[in-house]
Amino acid sequence: MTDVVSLLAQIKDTGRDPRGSGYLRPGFSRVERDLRAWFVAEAEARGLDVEVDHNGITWAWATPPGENAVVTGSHLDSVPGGGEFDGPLGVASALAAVDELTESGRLARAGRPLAIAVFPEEEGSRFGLSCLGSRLLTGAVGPKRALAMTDDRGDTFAEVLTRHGLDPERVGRDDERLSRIGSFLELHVEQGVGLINTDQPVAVGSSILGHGRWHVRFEGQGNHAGTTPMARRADPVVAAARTIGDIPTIVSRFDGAVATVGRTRVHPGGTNVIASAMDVWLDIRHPDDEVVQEVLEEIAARARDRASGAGYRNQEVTLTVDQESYSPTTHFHADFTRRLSALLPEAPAQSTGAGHDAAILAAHVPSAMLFVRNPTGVSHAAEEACEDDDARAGVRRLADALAMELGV
Ligand code: HGY
Ligand code: MN
Ligand code: MN
Ligand code: MN
Repeated sequence: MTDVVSLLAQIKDTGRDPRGSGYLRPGFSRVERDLRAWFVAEAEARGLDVEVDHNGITWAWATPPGENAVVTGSHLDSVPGGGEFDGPLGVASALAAVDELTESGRLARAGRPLAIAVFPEEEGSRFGLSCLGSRLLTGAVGPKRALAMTDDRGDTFAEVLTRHGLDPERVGRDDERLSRIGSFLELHVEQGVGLINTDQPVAVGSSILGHGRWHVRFEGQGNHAGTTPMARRADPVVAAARTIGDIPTIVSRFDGAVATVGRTRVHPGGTNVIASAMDVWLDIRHPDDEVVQEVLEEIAARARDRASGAGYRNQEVTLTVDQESYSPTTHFHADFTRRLSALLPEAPAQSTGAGHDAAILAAHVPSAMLFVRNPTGVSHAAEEACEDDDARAGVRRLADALAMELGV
């Protein structure tokens, strides 16, 4: 069958970001649907049995479906301006690993069922909640909250689901499908410099930093840019910008912490309009969940100070902080990870600051990850990379790991 490099080449031109470099593949978009259709076609060409569940997760069974299945997979959506491999490498590698298991005769002897799962909206780039598919499957987010989430155009998740032929009434925790997963293994491109200075193409995932997202809204008084003296303004952009400027100093006091503002929105957004509000989305990560909270509290306190300093007369910029999601620090399944390390003794153990569906599933089923070397160490950007030989090495190790789990 087709090797992993050729598989990825088939989707290389799907969903390029028209605004610049990289890809724009939002969850439940036309592009993600096209990518899903590509996956389904590839799965069916291999004789896999495909189903899309109520939460929009695509399953492809390499054996008859059943209990205690070994499941592998990843996602096909991207962040804005995302790289080629974050998500698709795991999906294409899963298809290629099934080929290896078939061609080597191991699949025919498998003692457990095997499936590939493709999760929708892993990045949360459209509705704000990362790992949406796996959170729905496991009940980590309830249908009520999920269905009411809106994208930038104001469309609710319920409306978007309907457009994709899915029934909003049926969205939510799916114990039947969840209980079929005996173990989950996600292969993913490495998203940092972890493997660059090693001669190893693959690492075994150990843990994921605790991470969360917060929506911070600064509200002031919209006004005319020409007629309002500087001393008479309640400008939320000034308060937000000062706060953002303080973040690196605040974070530097917490060893190992990272915090990012990668998305903002100014309302109503006119060059000659003093804004009435500014939205800032804050991402904070640290191995210790309590430290994440401490960093958040310090940034929020600074934002309150900055907001009160941006006002005029008695009128202040006001502040609201809402948590959009939180994913606690996750250690992958100890036994599963040990088995992987025994199978791949050269592979280093690698912790990551990136979130994954495997971390959501880890709260329910034994889960583990493999990371494939990224020679640039850059991710969530067009410069993300993976050498062909490393991708092929990843597939061989994934196939061997699946075979180990399948008992062959
Ligand atoms: O790590 C993230 O931001 C996402 O879950 N991939
Ligand atoms: Mn990502
Ligand atoms: Mn990813
Ligand atoms: Mn005018």
